[in-house]
Amino acid sequence: MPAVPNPPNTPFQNKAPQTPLPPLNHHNGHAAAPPALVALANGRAHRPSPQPEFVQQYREDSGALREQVLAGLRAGQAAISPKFFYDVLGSRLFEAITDLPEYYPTRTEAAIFASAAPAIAARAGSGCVLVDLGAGNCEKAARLFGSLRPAQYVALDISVEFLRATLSSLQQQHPDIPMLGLGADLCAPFDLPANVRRGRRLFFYPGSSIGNFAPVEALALLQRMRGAAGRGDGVLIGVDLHKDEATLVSAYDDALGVTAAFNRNVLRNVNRIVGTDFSLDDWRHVASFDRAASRIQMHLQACRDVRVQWQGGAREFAAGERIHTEDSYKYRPEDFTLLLEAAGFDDPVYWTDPSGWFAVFHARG
Ligand code: AVJ
Repeated sequence: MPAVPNPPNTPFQNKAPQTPLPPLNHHNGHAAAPPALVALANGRAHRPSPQPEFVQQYREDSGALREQVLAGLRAGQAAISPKFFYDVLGSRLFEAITDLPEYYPTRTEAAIFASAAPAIAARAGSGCVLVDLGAGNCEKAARLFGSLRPAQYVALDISVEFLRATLSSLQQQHPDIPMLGLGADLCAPFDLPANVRRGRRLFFYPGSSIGNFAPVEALALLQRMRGAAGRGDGVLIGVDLHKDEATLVSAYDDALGVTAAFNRNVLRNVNRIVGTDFSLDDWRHVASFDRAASRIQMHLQACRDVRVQWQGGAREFAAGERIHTEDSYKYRPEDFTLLLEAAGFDDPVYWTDPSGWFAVFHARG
């Protein structure tokens, strides 16, 4: 396994808290001063602290999710969609993955954003409505606030609940940027509510999340973005690039076994959602590179003959049989450029790192 050089890392930094003046309303025997006076005396205007807005759009109900998982488990080639990775523990395991030395995409993309920020701002224009389609912990977008100066920050996640805490604390750090948390499904047609401001929009889809879609599905997603974008709007998308197999495979099969834990955790989540009785020690993590399709594939492989049961059904797996859990497509820059053009975007450009491992694309609507 070749050594994996680390591109410069730019850790997310919370704004340093300002040293507070001693409060004037400590217990000194006098009645406490009214908050507005205290704020004034402490050198702050008394404004209520701004709060983000939250909107939850249509969400698949638990019955539909259960049926989806069961259909995947009954299929000849059994499969579980990668969206089931991200329960609370799964999201934490993914964050841990992004710190692994083998998992280069997150820090490589961060280095590109850091060095290309002025160029990105010059093309995308400052003062846009920043629509973050892969919000997660909102870190990546927050690092661009300084150069993009967005007129509004809209963070999308499948569940608005995942956004509440993060967006509320981000709002405290950036009181002048109006923020909206939007619970919405990227796989459904884009239907941005009226709370999303008019004006130039920048659709931001970082982290190579687009790699989970097969190229035809990625094209459909880009077309939906294009449909939601008007003249002057743009997209900013992080894309993992094709590279040598050893580097790719080790990024998805790390020495510490965090990716293995992330993959196997999907079975705990499925047990919870569907009431299956998967036993985690029956399954091992497998990551492989499918060169013909230019994708990393993740599977769970049965270590022995296994019978999995649920209310109303069961499935037998022979030792060695696999459940497909994820595809992660790796593009060549020219191919992703073609995809953007096929979706109807104009004037695509990209920035990359010195090794050409990752790319950030910008294109116009
Ligand atoms: C979140 C889809 C970008 O494909 O690299 C990381 C997920 N899976 N390690 C990726 C993932 C295993 C990740 N994406």
